[in-house]
Formats: sequence, structure tokens, C-alpha cells
Amino acid sequence: MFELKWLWQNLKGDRARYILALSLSVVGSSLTIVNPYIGQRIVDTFIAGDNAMQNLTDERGLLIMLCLGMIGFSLLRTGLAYLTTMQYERSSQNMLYRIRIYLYNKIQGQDMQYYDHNRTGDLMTKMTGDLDMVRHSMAWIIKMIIESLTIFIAAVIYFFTIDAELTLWLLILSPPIFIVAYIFAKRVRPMYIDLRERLSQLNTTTQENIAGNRVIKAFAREEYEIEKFADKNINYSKANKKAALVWLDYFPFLESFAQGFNVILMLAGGLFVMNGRITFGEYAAFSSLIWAVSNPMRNIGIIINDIQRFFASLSKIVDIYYAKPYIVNEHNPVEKRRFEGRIEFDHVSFKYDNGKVLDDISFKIESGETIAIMGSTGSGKTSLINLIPRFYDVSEGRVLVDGIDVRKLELDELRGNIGIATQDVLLFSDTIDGNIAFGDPDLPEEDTIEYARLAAAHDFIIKMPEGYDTIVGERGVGLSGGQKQRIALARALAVHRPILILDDTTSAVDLETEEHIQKSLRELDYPCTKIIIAQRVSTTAEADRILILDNGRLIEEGTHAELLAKRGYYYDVFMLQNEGIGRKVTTHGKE
Ligand code: TTP
Ligand code: MG
Repeated sequence: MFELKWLWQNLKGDRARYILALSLSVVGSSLTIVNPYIGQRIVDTFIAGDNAMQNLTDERGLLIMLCLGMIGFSLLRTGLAYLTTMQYERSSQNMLYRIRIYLYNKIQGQDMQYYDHNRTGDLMTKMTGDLDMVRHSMAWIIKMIIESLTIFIAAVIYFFTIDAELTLWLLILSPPIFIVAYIFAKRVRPMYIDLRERLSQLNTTTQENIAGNRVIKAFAREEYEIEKFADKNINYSKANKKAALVWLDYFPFLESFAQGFNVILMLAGGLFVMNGRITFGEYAAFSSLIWAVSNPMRNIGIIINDIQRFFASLSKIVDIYYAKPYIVNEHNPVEKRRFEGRIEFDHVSFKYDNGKVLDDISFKIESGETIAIMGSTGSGKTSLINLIPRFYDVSEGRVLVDGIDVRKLELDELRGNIGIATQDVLLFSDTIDGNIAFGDPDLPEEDTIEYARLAAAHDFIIKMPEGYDTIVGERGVGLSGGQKQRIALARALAVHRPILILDDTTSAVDLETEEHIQKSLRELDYPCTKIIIAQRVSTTAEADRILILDNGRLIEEGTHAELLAKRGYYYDVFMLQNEGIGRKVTTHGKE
């Protein structure tokens, strides 16, 4: 019920329209009893009544009126049905539109942790299939329920006015039908929840296969992946069939009960007519409206199925709706300052769900300094820099920027002061120009070119078919790993931020290009604190200071010369890279 309340809230702006649709549904379906009533009048007056022949000649006018009335009401009902459907469609589409925007914003506003825990395929299912199911339910299933119910009630009331006893005889079938329907609903509900889960798995597999297509091809694992997909597909299909077939267990009972209405009507109604308790016309009215009582009973299974699907989807959407990110922008109206770019880690520890990755790390970076971070793979370098823009929050200690705990800063302001080139380079399906200017869409063209030059990307860009207008990413021309890194670097430089973080950004470029990039970084035309994660001594050597991480701990800190003199981890790496003599690098720099 909480979910329905939620839907009601989201109908805001279209509530009046939706209530109008519901009311029109009620009015339109109540009118269903008018024609059988007119039919009853015609039969009793002109066909089967005592003075039928007499009336046929005397009251021709009335007969024509009644016939015209029938036609008129049929047209009216059609017109109403048209209007009703329009109102349902409009209000539910408007609601869907609003919820979609809200959910999209909500997903955008989530922190990294949310994405660690939610599969893309699942989120996509929620944003598409689930939302559509909810809209479909609002427009069609609720309409069907309301209309069936109204027709049922109207018919029963009408029946009562004709003959209460006969009506009660008919209604004797309702309680067993409701009991069967209730048992069915209880049994089928978990099946639809399961079905929904399998659909999400199917979508996740599809999405991963498409995204990871290159890797699959590289390992010639197509067949395995096709099998994996087929597996999920079969699972989903089986669950679908299972849920649909459950209905068949109950169908014979419900159908028999529904047929029972006709039988009772024939037996009891026939007797009543013979006894003169009801007229022929009244019997005809019963007979022409008996479907209004038996059909809802027949459809109860379909309705229950759809309602279960509706709730399974609705609860998934409500999940997104109420998901709260831990790391949020308070949106206090602050004036966006330009930071000096001082950074401090004060006894910082950090853990993901599965264990500690940073342990009691403390260091300070002054404004304008260039710091290199080195360490074996998995030592926590990326995790460490992720704490500065608050992609994650520390578990213990503090990260300070310009002397202020990042948790006390506005996210927009903090991130607006950081230019970052992440380790996994992601370019958008856009032009190269659009990708470089991603952080600043107003970037003049000459600046785009300038930053591409600094990132050693200009030369290869102009050789591309359409230069800066070449589309890259999913649909466009492919780029090499080093080329992507350089565009990502240009993108990070182009935003002019006082803090620049480069996570392994030159790992895939050749030494000559790297040298060019280093020179550019030294000569940047704006003041900037730089944190550069790198594996090559050629990159780290020129930094003001080098931090060495090992297994989440800061084990060495100093200049190139100091660390060489220390003869620890850094010295070993240096020897390995410069002399190639194969000194073994151990975690603590000892052989
Ligand atoms: P990273 O911080 O990613 O290690 P790194 O950047 O030093 O490694 P590389 O040189 O290969 O880029 O990971 C540190 C540990 O944290 C590692 O054991 C994996 C774990 N980890 C998670 O559990 N979840 C995450 O999202 C990330 C990024 C890392
Ligand atoms: Mg990393």
C-alpha cells in the first residue's frame, strides 16, 4: 500500500485527470446496464408481454424511441470509452515522464558505492521495463479492474431490483471463486518476484556481453558467452512459463464457476419465469447481463497476474526512488572558490566492503607541488586518490583540502577544483573536440587544440579522418590505449583546476611522448598541485616528492635522490628499470 501512496504522490499535476479517468470509467461502465434495461422493456412491451401485438400497433413511437435510445447509448459509451482511454494515457504518460526524470537524476546523484553494488543491467531494467509495467498498470490494469468491478456491481444492483432471490442464487458462486482466486494470488506472487529477478539477470548478461565484446572476442569465448546467455534466457523463459502455467491449475475451477452462472440462471430463472415470478423481458435482461457477473470472475486470474507483476516492478522502482547516497551535495548556496590546492591526509584509513586497503596514511602536499605516487599493483594508489574528490569517504582520519575536511565542503565546489584523469579511460560517443571540452563546453577551439598539444594528442588527432570532429567512442573510430589516455589528459588539463590528479595516465604512451607530456605539465599556464600516479621512474624522478605505497601503507616518502639513497623499494624499481639487471623487487625492497 505504501507503493500505491508513492504512485499517488507522483501523479501530482495529473491527479485531477486521473480521477476524471477513473470517474469516466465508472460512468461509462455503469451505462452498460442501460441497453439490457431497454431490451427488457422492448421484450416485455412488444414481444412477449400480454398486449404485445396491441402495443406494437399503438405505441410504435415508443418502440422507435427505445431503439434509438439503444443506438444513442451505444454511441455515448463508445465516445466515453475514447475519452476515458485518452485521460488514462495522458495522466500515466505524464507520470512516467516525471518519474523517469526523477529516477535518472537520482541515479546520477548516487555515489561510487551505489555503482559498486548495483548492476548496470538491473538499473536499465528498472529504468525501462519496470517503469513501463507501472505505467501500463496505471493505464490499463487499474482501468480493467475499475470497469469490471463497476459493471459487476451495477449488474448485481440491477438484478436485485428485478428479483432479489434469483440474484442471491447467482451470487452463491462468488465466495468459492474469491477463495480460489486468493489461493492463486498467494501462490503466484513469489513467482513474479523471481521472474523479475531473472529478467534483470538476463539484461545484465546482455549488457555485459555487449560492453565486453572485445574481451570476449580476444579470448575466443563467444561460445561460452552464448551458452551463458542461453542459460539465462532459458531460466527467464522457464520462469515465465511456470508463472503462466500456474494459472492453468486454477483455470478449470474458475471457468466452471463462471459457466455455473449460466446454468443457475437457466434453471432458477427458467423456473421463475414459468411460475410467473419474473417476466420474459426480465429473464432476457438477466441473460444479457450475466456476462457482466461471470466475466470479472473469469478474468480474475489475468488481473491477479498483472497486479503481481505491477507490484514486483513497482517495488524495484521505489527502491531507486528512496536510495540515499552516503556522499551528497548539500547544495548550500556557496560561492565557488578557487582553492589554493593544499592537500593533507591525516591518519587516513579506508576500507571497501571486503577489507582495509589504506592504513593510517599521513602526508601533506603544498600548493603547486608535484607529487608522484608509486607502488605495486593493488597497493591502494587509486583508492587513495579517490578520497580527494570524495568518490568515497575515509573510514578513519581526515582528508583536508586547503585545510578543510573534504566532508565539510560542498561536493560541487570540491570537485569543481579538481581535474582528474582516471585510470580506466572512458570517452563518450562524441567528437574528440566534445570529449576534450567535456568539463567546459564553452572552451574556445584554440584552447582545445592547445590542450591537445600539451597532452601530445594534436598530431594524431589531425591525422584522423575528420580531425577534431571525428566521432570516437562506441560508434566512432577506435583509438589506441595511449591515444585515449592522451585525450583524457587533455580533458583533465582543459578544466584549469588547481588540483590535477593523473592516475597512470602515461602508462600506455611511449617514452618520447611521455617526455613531451612531462614538459607540458611543468609549463602549465595555471597554478596547479599535481598528483601523478606512475610506475616509471622516468615519470616520478622529476616530482618534488615521491610517495611509495605498499599494501595500503605509506612506506617511503622523499625526493628522487633521497629515496635512491635510502635503497628501499624505490631504489629497487630504479635499478630494475634502468639497468634491467633483474634485481628482484620485494615488498620491502629487500632481496
Ligand atoms: P587500487 O587502489 O585500485 O590499487 P592500485 O591503484 O594501487 O593498483 P593498480 O596499480 O593496479 O591500479 O586497489 C587497492 C585494493 O582495493 C585492491 O586490493 C582492490 C581493492 N579494491 C576494491 O575492493 N574495490 C574497488 O572498487 C577498488 C578500486 C579496489
Ligand atoms: Mg590504480
